[in-house]
Amino acid sequence: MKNRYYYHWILDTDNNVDTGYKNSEYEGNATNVTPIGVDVVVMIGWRDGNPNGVEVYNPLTEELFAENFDFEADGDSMEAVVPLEAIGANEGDTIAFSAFQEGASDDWLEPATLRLVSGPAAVEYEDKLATTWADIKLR
Ligand SMILES: [Ca+2]
Repeated sequence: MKNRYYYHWILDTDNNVDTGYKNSEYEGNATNVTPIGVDVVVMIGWRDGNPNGVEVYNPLTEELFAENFDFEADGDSMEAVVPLEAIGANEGDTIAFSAFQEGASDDWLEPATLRLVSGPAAVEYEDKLATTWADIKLR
């Protein structure tokens, strides 16, 4: 794996599009997704077969909230262990979230809302079928 891949979960932790970084553009290019106001980024970077930038940070100030958290990737699924306090959220909060990857291709996902409670969260959006996107395990 000589390519670099950077997976980002972008979280609008106050569910307010007017605060944080707007994901309607990235590095000057339109993303063509419904914008959210991103307050926290959970990034898992991968370069030459090794982790490269496993961080939770503020996208505007680049303040680092956590790094080198545990994660696993298998097929099209990824699991990360991130303290709620690192993303500035509490159990029961409703957040908006989206995701994108940088690397061989840049792919942006339409955002959805998610309530931070234990269990699988089915997310339905646009013309796609409901899909289980997230299984939050509060510890
Ligand atoms: Ca926000």
